[in-house]
Amino acid sequence: MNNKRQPSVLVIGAGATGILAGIKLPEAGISDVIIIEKADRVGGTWRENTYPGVACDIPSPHYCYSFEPWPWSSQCAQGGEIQEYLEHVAKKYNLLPMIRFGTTVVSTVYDETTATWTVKTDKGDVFTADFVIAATGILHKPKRPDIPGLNSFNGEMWHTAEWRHDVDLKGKRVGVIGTGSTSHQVVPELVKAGHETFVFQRTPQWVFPFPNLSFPEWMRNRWKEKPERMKPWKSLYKTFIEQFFVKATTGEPVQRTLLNLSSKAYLRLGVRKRDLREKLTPDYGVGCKRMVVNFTFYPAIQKDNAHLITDGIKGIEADGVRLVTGELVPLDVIVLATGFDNFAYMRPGSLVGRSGHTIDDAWKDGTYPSYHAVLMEHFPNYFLMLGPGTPIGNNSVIGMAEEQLDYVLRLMDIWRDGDADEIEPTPEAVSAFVEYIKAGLGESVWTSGCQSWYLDAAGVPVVFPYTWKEFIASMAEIDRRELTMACVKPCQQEVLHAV
Ligand code: N01
Repeated sequence: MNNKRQPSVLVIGAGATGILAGIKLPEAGISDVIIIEKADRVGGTWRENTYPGVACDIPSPHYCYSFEPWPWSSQCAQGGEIQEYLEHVAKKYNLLPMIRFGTTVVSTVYDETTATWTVKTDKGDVFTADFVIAATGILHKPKRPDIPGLNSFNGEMWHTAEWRHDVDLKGKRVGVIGTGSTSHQVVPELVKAGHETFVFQRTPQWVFPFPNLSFPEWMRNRWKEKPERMKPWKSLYKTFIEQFFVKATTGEPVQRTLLNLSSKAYLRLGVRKRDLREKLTPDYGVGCKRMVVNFTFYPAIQKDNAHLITDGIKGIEADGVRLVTGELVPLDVIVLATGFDNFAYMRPGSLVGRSGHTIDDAWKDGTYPSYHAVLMEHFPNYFLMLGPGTPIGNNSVIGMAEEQLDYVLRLMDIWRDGDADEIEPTPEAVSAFVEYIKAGLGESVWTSGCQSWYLDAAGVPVVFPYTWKEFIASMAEIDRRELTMACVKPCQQEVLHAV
């Protein structure tokens, strides 16, 4: 008989990491689980982002749950197929009854007298939970640029994450502001559709050439027959990413040289006109910003209906974009490919922990301290998925979330075994983790001089700067000396023995 205590767990978000929590918590014997989801479907990023060309730039056999392979149609699946996959998994594991759709968490407040969280929603629901898991994702809050006159544009304007499928772009002059990973996916589709496309580039990006090969039908049929046949493919791509990308960015000279060579050679060979090539050449190290993984942008930007504009934007006016040179670029539509508020996580909902500490107090001055990217000081029993310090970057966030959730379940076991009601990192442990991250940055490419959403306000990257193996090893053991563990209700053994 399972004599562990039964916690109530509230999960915020039913994207890839929330779905994972919804599967793994019951498998670990935790049955009191509620997932709050703001939309009316699961899927997170892959539900929200429907822009033309939306696709994963991580190989799909690796960008899926280890326990749930899928016969992917191409090496890097389109967003729609990933959404279908996530909906399939949610149904297969019977998660839908535990999800409150169309509900947004507005506040999460800790009560230290009962060691519970009170979670309020925009529907007026009030939930009490022993644990909260913020499975909100990192980049979910679209960022609008602070360009003067943004609201004075007379045409249609939208962010890539809020694509307006109701607007017919035929015959329209379309401006795209930004040249990150999203822009590299959407611009080729706009150009291919024949629209006059004006791309406003503030900073060029290094591109790693990776053609999106389709998997043949016979191969997919074999995977459908026996999903375990996918395993070697998953291992192949996982190894490639870990041994190449991760090592190149964290400091291995051979991999870094290869990454450098491949991106520079691709730019040299992929863009024929010298002046265009010069405009597309970054002045910072390869890999400093998150690598764009793409094979369609360079061909597209060389087409006659594509126009790369590198003069700065002075402002937006009723008829288009005014450049610092004084020239007006007339436009009918402006697409903001300007990224997301980095590290929004549970915000804009409010989070209030022990002694009235808010998340804005904890993450002040644009810094994001955490403990193993999962816990935060002053927020007992509150777990982040993909929190600051996760090895985000060119790797599978689903794989990372699996490792983190395993760690979270082991932390919950402290509570379930009756050893504590509150689990919180000590201030020293948080500082040590932050220092551990900083110590690894000297070797990484992220400090080689660029602006990116990885960086905090002090220019310190908030990513795990070591290898995948070290990421897993860092969470292998729970060091109780680094945790403040307290009992506020009778969490001691007698409760267990009474069961
Ligand atoms: O956003 P970004 P993104 N004036 O922040 C520019 C993930 N992703 O949506 O570089 C002019 O990278 C800004 O310029 P600069 C992935 O993790 C994953 O493209 O700051 N320009 C930049 O060019 C990715 O890293 C997949 O100078 C302005 C662009 O807007 C993350 O999402 C696919 C500006 C923003 O680039 C974000 O990518 C796609 C201004 N005022 C994306 N403000 C997968 O397949 C901003 N910019 C997994």
